[in-house]
This record gives sequence, structure tokens and C-alpha cells, in this order.
Amino acid sequence: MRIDRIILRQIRMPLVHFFETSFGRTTSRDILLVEAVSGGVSGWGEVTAGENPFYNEEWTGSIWPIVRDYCAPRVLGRELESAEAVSPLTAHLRGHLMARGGMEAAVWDLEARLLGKPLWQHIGGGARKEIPCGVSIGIQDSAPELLDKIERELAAGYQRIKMKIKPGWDVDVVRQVRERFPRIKLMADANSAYTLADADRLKQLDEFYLMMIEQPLAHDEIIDHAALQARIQTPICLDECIRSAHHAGQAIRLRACGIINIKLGRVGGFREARRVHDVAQAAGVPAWCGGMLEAGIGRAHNIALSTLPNFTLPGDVSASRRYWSRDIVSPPVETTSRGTILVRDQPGFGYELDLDFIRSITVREETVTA
Ligand code: NPQ
Ligand code: MG
Repeated sequence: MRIDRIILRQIRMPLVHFFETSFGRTTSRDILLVEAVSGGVSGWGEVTAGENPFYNEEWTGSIWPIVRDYCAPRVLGRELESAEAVSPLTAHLRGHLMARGGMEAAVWDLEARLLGKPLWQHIGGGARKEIPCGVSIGIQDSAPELLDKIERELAAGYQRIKMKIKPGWDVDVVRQVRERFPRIKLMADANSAYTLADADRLKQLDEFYLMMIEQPLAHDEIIDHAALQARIQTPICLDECIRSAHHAGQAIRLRACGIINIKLGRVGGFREARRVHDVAQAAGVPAWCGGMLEAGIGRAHNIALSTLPNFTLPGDVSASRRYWSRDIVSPPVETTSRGTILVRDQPGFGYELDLDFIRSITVREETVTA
């Protein structure tokens, strides 16, 4: 496979509802789409960085020059054995895994299309034809608003509720949710809002038999998570901390987590995501697919990834309509009344692109050639 050109597009999409985490509120997304072209065939990827360097260090402003000046030139005009070869070609970069992963995912999609295969099959997935779905619910202006939202998502069939927490929006609110919904699968995500000094407060959450608490401590701190896990019963799930299979192995060895959230962008693409998956699976650690408020391409890639066997817990991959009034793929991603997404068999990521709509929301475009 030889890639002739790579087209970058930044699209702007307002969210249906603001999304608030411990690090701030997001109301609109600027997303970088990567189109990799070989002959007349295109593969597509989505870079999952946020608008600000708050979730991790990457952001809309950093990913454009990284893909244009450092990632695309490494793959353009050279004979690629397979999409597996892309990640090693950018491995000399320090960090910038989401930028690297967005381009890598585009090449996986391209290769699947060249072979006429669905992406899930091309990455070695296919363990399930239906993906179990949960939702991630942001911090709300009041507890009653959160309870209402949860009620609506459960009525739509979602199998698991994740609520965002932070100091001041934690034990009390979780208690209210548990009192109202005693039997649901419930978990909390702190996005690194606590330190080990908060261990007693985090221990109070044990009372609510959460499925897990996600990334309570610093984004780059595995050892403190091990110390916290030794003090609390609720399983810790690591998100931000796990940027590679190596990190996954270390976190598991140190007993810093009992569950791993795998995000395609955070680990730098499909190659590393599969390696993280394999490390977790070999250790008997369950995994699930995280979300980054993706548009349709990223959402479809997450669905393909979620067909690998060890994605045994409901993930944060949910319907397009929870985020967008109109998505860039057609049909939009939809869920069944059982709270699942049906895996599609079309080549590549399995959905049609709405190119007219993409054009209408593009705020920046640039083509890179060999
Ligand atoms: C998480 N996502 O699991 C992330 C965090 C997150 C669905 O909970 C812009 C872009 C804002 C990506 C805010 C979910 C974001 C973002 C939060 C990702 O931790
Ligand atoms: Mg998280």
C-alpha cells in the first residue's frame, strides 16, 4: 500500500448539551479529521484530542502541525507492508499519541477498504456482533438534574451509568444517585481530580458498591493509584495513566487497577490499543472502550475496537444523538432498546460519510503530499 496524499480537515460541531468534567466545561468541539488516500481509495481517522490541553497535553492547536509536519511525511509515498507499520514510523516522536493515532487509524480504515473488509475484521475483532453501551454523564448544575438525566438514559436502555465526580461533587451526589437507583451498574470518573491525601474521602465511596472508580489520581501517577487501591475496595480503573501496553503491564503488576479503559487515541492507534488489550486479557483484567466526545468516524472506530474479546464491560461508546444534532456519518450511530450498538458489515469503519455536511462545517483544510 502506498499513500499518495493526506488531507487534514478541522470541523466545528456544537454539542447538544455541555459536557463538564473535573477540568472544565466543553460546549463545542473542534475535531481534526485525517483522510489518507491511496489510488482512488480513502481511509478516514479522527484525532481525539480536546480543545484545550486539560485531559492530557494534546489539543486542537498541537495536533495539526504534528500530523502535517511529523506524521504524514513519514508514511507518504513509501511502500507500506500494512497498517501495522504506521505506528513504528512515528515512534521517534515523544508523546503526541492522539495525533499519531488519528493518522494511524485512517490507514487501518484505508487498508480494510482496499481489502474490501470491515475494519473490525481487519483488526482481528469480531468476538461480538453487538457492543454493550454505557453513558458518561458530566457534572450538572444540580443533583436533581443529574438524577433526571440518569433516568432518561436508563429509559433509553443504556446498561451502565458513569458519572463525573470532583471534590465538592462526589460522596453526597453519589449517595443520592444510589438511593434513587439502588440496582444499576454505576461508576464514577474523577479525571485526576484527587491526590492520595484524599484517600479517606475516596474510601467513603466504597459504601455505594460502584463497579469502579476511574482515574481518581494524577494523570501520570501509577504508584499512588497502587497505594490507593490497597486502601479502598472499589476497583480502580485507569484511563489517563495508560498510554501504552508497557504502562498497562506495569499498572497491573503493581495492582494499581483492576480494570482498564482503552482509548484508541490515548494509546496512539489500533496497533497499541490491541497490545494493551492483549496485556490486560493475559492478566485477566477486564477492559472497556472509553470515549472522547467523538464524531461519527471516531465513534465507528471505537465500535470496531470494542469487538475484540476482552472488551467485556459496557463502554462509553453511545449514540450520536447524545452529542450531535447531526453527525458526519450516515446513518448516525444508534443503540438498540437493549443498550447495544449493532456492528455493521460494510467495508472499512462501516458507515457512509456525509461529505457535504463535512464540507459545510470545515473551518480549516490542508493537503500534504509526498
Ligand atoms: C473520559 N470522556 O473518559 C473522557 C474525558 C473527556 C466521555 O467521559 C473534549 C474532548 C472534552 C474530549 C472532556 C468521557 C472532553 C473530552 C472529557 C474527554 O475521561
Ligand atoms: Mg476517563
